[in-house]
Amino acid sequence: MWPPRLRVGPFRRGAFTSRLRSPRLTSQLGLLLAVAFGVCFLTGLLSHLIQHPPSWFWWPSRPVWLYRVTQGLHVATGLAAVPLLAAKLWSVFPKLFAWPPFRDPVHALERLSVLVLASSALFQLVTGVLNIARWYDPMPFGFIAAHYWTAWLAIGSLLVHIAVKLPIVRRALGATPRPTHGDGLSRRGLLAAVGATAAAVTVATVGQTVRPLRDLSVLAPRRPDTGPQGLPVNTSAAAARIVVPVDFRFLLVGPRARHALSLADLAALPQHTVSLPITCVEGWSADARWTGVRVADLLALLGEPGATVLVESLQADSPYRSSTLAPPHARDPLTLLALRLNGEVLHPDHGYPCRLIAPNRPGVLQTKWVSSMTVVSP
Ligand SMILES: Nc1nc2c(c(=O)[nH]1)N[C@H]1C(S)=C(S)[C@@H](COP(=O)(O)O)O[C@H]1N2
Ligand SMILES: [Mo]
Repeated sequence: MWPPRLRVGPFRRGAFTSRLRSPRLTSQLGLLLAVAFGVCFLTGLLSHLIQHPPSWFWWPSRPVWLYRVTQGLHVATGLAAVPLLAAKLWSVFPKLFAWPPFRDPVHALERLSVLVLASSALFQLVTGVLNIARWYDPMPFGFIAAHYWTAWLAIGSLLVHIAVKLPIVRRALGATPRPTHGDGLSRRGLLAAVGATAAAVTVATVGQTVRPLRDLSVLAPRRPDTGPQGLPVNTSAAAARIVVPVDFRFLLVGPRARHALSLADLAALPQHTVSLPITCVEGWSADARWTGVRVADLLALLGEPGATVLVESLQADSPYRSSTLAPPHARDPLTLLALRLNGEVLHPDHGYPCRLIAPNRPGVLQTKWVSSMTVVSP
């Protein structure tokens, strides 16, 4: 069925010579990769649920640092997986050129599932890195939907792959390792180098959320302490084309009451200062001191203490111009309509005249340039 004259180039016998490739190495790398992808998948799914909550989903406002940890893990495990996946693909690369390409329909199916796994895993890592770099030009598709649905493809094909390969992995890891003879790198040396690369990538990026490591954070596109008022900015006021009307009024709308509050009115309400991080889904986070009015106090003005509210922005068209504040966050005394940041009036890029800041909430839901809050369910 497969003409032998096609058996040329990488298809010929003995085309790949490295003595480091072995089922044991592939199994070890696969195990590390499965852990990284597993953590990355679960933390990513969590982040998705928080941002697009189905009716059964409930996300607490405490502990304040929880999302910072889960999203930090999501990005860190994704980045550490880059060298792991590269090494893993290298270790099985000759199989791409195995001859014959498949033996029977079952084998063809297995090869196809590996193709789905390898391409979806690569797609996830590449799009994730592009998103961290905020470089959307190479992605002519919606990043969020593509990254979310491909994650299911990757994890599904990973589970199938593990189930199919488990006997081989068991055998490879159970047997006494065959020493790699000859000069040059040993298998253990290769594993150590791959592990060291993954560790170096982590150390060089995790400082974007782990403060003590921020000076080592040479590969992260964001440092937690750069930007106006000591905080990074994702979208500036100019980029969002924000125009604050001179007679700005913050609208507070409930089913039974409605208030239009000037900045002076807001400043006359009881002010509170809280320390909370902004935790961007892209993996950076930064602590800051916010001062403003408790959202719980605003809801009390409306007589709706247990309400879910829609927070809207002066920004005209952006998927991030509004967010929904569910009761756990709306009620939390740490949740503010902030007017000040680190002791100063909010910088325009941080949301002047007022912005939302709530504990344990993705940065993308911390709406800036807030113009109104509307009760959607009392
Ligand atoms: N209206 C509006 N609010 C927004 C955004 C936006 O694009 N528009 N970006 C969000 C994102 S993705 C993050 S991480 C934080 C960043 O806040 P900062 O610029 O004050 O650091 O604001 C959020 N609030
Ligand atoms: Mo963000």
